[in-house]
Amino acid sequence: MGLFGSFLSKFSRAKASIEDLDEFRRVLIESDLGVNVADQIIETVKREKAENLESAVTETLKSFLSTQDRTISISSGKLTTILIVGVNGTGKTTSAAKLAHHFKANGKKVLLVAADTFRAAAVEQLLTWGKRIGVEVVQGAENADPAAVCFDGATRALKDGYEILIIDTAGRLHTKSNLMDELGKVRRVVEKVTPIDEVLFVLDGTTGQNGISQAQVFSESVPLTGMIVTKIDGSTRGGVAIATEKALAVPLKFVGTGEGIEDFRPFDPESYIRELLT
Ligand SMILES: Nc1nc2c(ncn2[C@@H]2O[C@H](COP(=O)(O)OP(=O)(O)OP(=O)(O)O)[C@@H](O)[C@H]2O)c(=O)[nH]1
Ligand SMILES: [Mg+2]
Repeated sequence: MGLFGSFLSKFSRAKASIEDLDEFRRVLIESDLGVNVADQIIETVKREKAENLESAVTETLKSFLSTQDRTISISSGKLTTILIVGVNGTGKTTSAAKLAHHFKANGKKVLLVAADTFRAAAVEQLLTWGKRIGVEVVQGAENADPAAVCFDGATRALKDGYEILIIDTAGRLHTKSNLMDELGKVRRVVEKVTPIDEVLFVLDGTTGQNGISQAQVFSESVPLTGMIVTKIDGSTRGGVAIATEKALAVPLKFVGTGEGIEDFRPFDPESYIRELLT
């Protein structure tokens, strides 16, 4: 049993002491849930009768989560375009490949775009994934304008009757305004060809509270429609996912649970909370 579970089972047997609550609060904050979420959980523990505790805490956590649709809406006969964004190294390229694989397994015709044109290795990485999963990858010349590569990708997707277009962008620090402007440009250029249906922000589940400010700044350049939280494997619980969803009201849509192509699933609030609480 994890720390959450042991605290909760202790508190459901006997009233929590002030010391216990302080300790529990510390554990909650260390799980990257943030002070705000932690304090509301502590209030729940103080308020509720011991026997209701687990369900009350579950309800409190649920109340932080978005009620928006978590699926990616796909209309048949129409191209669905997905832009993948986030800071460096969060798992964008891997998630783009996982997502492509997910749709391909559902019988969709998928096209990937390698819009991280600054690093040859980044393009190679997506090409390798593309080969492995049997999905075409559009690439540009080295150091080409990312927006131009996206334009080509979108044009080709429409022309060749693809159903899903997934654009993998370069990692960028949210504090660098020129890079954030570039993302705005990518969006405008793609939208000259086809509407962008989803902008998915990839959040590294091990990041901590900084993830919230990253997502906030990104959402100012491109309106986010969803999040993918990665690296929720091993001991990481990714409490920051709940904190970020609460702060931005952007629904978590997928969870990355490892480096493999299958280590990916739709975000299910019930099981996520259950895992968080064990
Ligand atoms: N354990 C684990 N590792 C992951 C997961 N997703 C991605 N990774 C690893 O994280 C590292 C970075 O992944 P990338 O997909 O290259 O990340 P990126 O966001 O595209 O990186 P940049 O393009 O450099 O910004 C790689 O070693 C991946 O294998 C995950 O869900 N779990
Ligand atoms: Mg990448």
